[in-house]
Amino acid sequence: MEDQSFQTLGEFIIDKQEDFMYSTGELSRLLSAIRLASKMVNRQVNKAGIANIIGKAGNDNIQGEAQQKLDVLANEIFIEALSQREVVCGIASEENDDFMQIRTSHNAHLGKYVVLIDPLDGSSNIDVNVSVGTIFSIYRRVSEPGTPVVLEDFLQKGVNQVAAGYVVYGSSTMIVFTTGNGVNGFTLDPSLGTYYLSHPNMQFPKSGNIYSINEGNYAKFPQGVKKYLKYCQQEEGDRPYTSRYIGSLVSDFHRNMIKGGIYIYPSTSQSPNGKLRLLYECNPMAFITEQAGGKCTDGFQRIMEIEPTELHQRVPFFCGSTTMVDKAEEFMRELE
Ligand code: AHM
Ligand code: MG
Repeated sequence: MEDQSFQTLGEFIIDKQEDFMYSTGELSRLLSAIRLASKMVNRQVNKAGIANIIGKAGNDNIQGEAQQKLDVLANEIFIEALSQREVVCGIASEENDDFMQIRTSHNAHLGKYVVLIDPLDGSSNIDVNVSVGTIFSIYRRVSEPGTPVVLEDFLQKGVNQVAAGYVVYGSSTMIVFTTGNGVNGFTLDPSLGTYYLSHPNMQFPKSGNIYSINEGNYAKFPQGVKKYLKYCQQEEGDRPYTSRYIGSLVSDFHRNMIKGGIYIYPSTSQSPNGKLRLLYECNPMAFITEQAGGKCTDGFQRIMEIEPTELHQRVPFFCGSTTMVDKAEEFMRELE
């Protein structure tokens, strides 16, 4: 018999419940909803080529990007799953202009958590069979329980996150998450439909030799980023580094966390705040990064300490192995 972990995600969630003081099992129910929704999305992603669900849905989202059919489907699946367990009072999604109220039965607003989600990140990669992902971030509401959720419940700093994670629909499907006690990864056994603990206590190597950035935008990068890229390419010591860019944040991040590397989506002359969204892309990745011993900043400041001002806010993003992010920041400061 092969070596196989027998700890399932379901068991892990129950075992860890007592890590939370006064835990009532609500966060466990929420994580279970995400687990279920991810399996349903996985099923759709896997059959995308034969099920007439490839391609554009015909609408643009709030960011003016064409929504793919699977974007819409994944959004519906996650919202439906999260709404049913009576623990969530509000959801904000990349695919919806505004946040949504989630009422528990009896029309109440009793859920204690809000969820911010990018249901299918990197979805422009679906048509060509490249890995895509889901990213999620969970907070306790700050407004009075029992009342409708308000924008302030969602505009919280990353340091307030209760849990965060991602699913990568790749050559195998994995869910990786943190509740503030390290990072654990679970791989889906598709024949059983069960996630098993495959990557306990994931750690970013302190340094690495991979840099991931869309170099096509080079001319529009800040001077600090240009100089850092030249540094990565220089022949000296363990350099030049290897360049790897999938264009699917979850996959680029996942590889870098395992092998050691840096991911950068900087500001550009056209987009001074970069491309990635603070609340449902950068903050959850930052929480995982820090829990795995890595570093995540906007080039100057810790991502998780940025005070959010709007739901779909964008922010420059430097993320990965600590010594690599430190070095990139050095160039940013020097050439500010
Ligand atoms: P999306 O949320 O619209 O899918 O965009 C986010 C994606 C990330 O997954 C990826 O890292 C980045 O956009 C790639 O952008 P670019 O094509 O500009 O390099
Ligand atoms: Mg996205």
